[in-house]
Amino acid sequence: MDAVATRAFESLCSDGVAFHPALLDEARCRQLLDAVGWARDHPTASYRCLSPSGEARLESDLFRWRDVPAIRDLVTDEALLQFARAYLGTDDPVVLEDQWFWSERGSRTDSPWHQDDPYHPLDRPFLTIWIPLTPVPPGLGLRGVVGSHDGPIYAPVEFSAGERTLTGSAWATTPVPDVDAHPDEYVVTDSARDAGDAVLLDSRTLHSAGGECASDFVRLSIRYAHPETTRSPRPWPTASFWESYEWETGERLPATGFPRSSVLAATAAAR
Ligand SMILES: O=C(O)CCC(=O)C(=O)O
Repeated sequence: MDAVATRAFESLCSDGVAFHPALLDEARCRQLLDAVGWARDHPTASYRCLSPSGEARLESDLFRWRDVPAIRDLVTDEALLQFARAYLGTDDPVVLEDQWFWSERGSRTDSPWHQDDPYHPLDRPFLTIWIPLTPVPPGLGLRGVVGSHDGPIYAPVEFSAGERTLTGSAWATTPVPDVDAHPDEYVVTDSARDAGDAVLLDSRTLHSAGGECASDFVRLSIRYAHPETTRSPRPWPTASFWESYEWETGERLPATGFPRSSVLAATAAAR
């Protein structure tokens, strides 16, 4: 790791959230923006419009490493994997998920305060790397609560005003606190400004992003897990896509849906 990456890694370890400037260059961001534009025109079953009907849209879709080469190249890029290896303590992280978010100009829908952890029935935390592909509208970048990865796990929040992203019915945990209403209680980071900047997040860190956008605002989240991660049921709803996997408590992540990064990198190299 170079000095900038080392600083970011140290912040990630101590604070649960860290900023890395210019992780991707402009050309790469343009290429990925085109790729997400293509993915947006070719949605999968995981696609959701998260904003209320009739309003300028916030849209999202998942797992596009499967059919979008530029996204597959990104999830196996050393610039990202160096953090996943070091933070998760493994030579070969699993690619858990990629997710794009596209706020149209005029969209007012934000991604509310939440942790990534409770959406997934997994026995250990994972890492998210969030990267804007367009300039970040002021104040709308990913904001994270310093140190919240060491605190409680809160209930997942349904992001979608339309078709749900969560499946399940029991709710057995504390709601997410209103971070914005209590500025004295929370130290909040908000650093990403430019396309290609990155925010690194422990999956237990409280964070939010988005809001009222004066221009299109496009970003990608890439999530990595330790290869020994196993299924651990949650007493609350989790992301709907988990329903499509038949795997038992205590079993490792199914390799068909969640490949090791070395396997994906080898298939990308063979293309
Ligand atoms: O960019 C966004 O709107 C939300 C990103 C986020 O919260 C996540 O990927 O976990």
